[in-house]
Amino acid sequence: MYSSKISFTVLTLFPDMIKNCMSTSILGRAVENGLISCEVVDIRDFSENKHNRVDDYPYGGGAGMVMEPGPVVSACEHAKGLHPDKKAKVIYLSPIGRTFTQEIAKELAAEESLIFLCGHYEGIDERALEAEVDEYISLGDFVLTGGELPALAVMDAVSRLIPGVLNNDESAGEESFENGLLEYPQFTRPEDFKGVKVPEVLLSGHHANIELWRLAMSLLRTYEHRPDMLEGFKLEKLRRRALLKYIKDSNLFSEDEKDLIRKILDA
Ligand code: 4FL
Repeated sequence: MYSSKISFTVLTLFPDMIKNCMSTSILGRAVENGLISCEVVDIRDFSENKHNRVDDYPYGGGAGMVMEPGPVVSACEHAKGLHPDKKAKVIYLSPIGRTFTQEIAKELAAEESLIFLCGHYEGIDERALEAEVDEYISLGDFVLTGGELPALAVMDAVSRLIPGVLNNDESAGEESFENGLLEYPQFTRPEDFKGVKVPEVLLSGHHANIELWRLAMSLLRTYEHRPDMLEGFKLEKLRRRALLKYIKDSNLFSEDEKDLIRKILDA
């Protein structure tokens, strides 16, 4: 299962970006509590020239600069030395990687240590990547100015799975993707906000009905926003029966919504 603590090392040209995020809010508290640690290695400290330069023009021409292999490899080897077990995976954040998912977050949360390599400019000399990187991860099909924000996103998703990082009020598991559906809508006080009322079932204290309403809302939202997630979706027989009975008598759904739910459940 998930590691009881995890140690991250981030190799970057912009240490402040990482330090700021990792010392803020829930992640900051987790660092203070010793559940996660985050070492930041400034790749510039491994520059091989007196101007602290770490990039150069691309062979073959073209726009932008490429990060030199020397400083990246030295920084990686230094980072590996910081992890006593010496088997920390090196992850490079790049659009060429496999797209990050909750499944990958779970996989990574089983590791004791991870090293994130953040590229800048037009990227890193291929020979350094070849020598040091174990895994390529992408956040999606878009280009950023560097790998720091994706590294932080991955560390955030992994950290919240480590036991104790979230408290009961923040707990992991109920939200989107954990049951293969998108999250149901949430409400808090006031009961009436500018004339828009909280759905009455949520005030009823009837926990079975609340659960069924939430399930119905999750199904409708998933159908609307992420129909691909419903591919192969199946509800356990008893829950399916209970849900169909619940929506039949409910006045919280339009006839169209009821038909849609029936259609989703038959598919
Ligand atoms: C990394 C974009 C991962 C999306 C520029 C440097 C990137 C990225 N996922 N863009 N790294």
